[in-house]
Amino acid sequence: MCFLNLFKTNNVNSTAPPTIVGTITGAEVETILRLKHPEFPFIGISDAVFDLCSKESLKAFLNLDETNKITYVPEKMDCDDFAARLYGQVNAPLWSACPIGLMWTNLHALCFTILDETKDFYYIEPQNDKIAPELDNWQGLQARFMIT
Ligand SMILES: [Ca+2]
Ligand SMILES: [Ca+2]
Repeated sequence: MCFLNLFKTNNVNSTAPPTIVGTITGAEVETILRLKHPEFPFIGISDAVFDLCSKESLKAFLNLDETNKITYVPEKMDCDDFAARLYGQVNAPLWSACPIGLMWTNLHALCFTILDETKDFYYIEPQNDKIAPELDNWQGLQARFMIT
């Protein structure tokens, strides 16, 4: 057995792969984000084309990923850290072509995505794996920046 594997935790190769159902251009992603958040946040689009994955496969990924199981510690391991961790987990082989992003609102940091052939926008809450089309009140309202 390779020692390197002994010390790997949450190995990306053990996660559920995405079910790719189509593609979406970076320009389309930007249009969807600006429609969702027209308050002119900074929007960073990293790629010209992304793969669209299914909502069901993202749920399977989140079920295996352990970001939400990390203990919350004010300032030291709080919303920005959970969001950055999940953003890092998906920006790895298998999932890196899917438009899953990182965003800050006026109150909170979380992730978002565009899913399925229907190109539906969803927020992903890194602390509880919830995938929802709207923000909860405690998650804030206005986006300050969004990057994918
Ligand atoms: Ca999880
Ligand atoms: Ca922090």
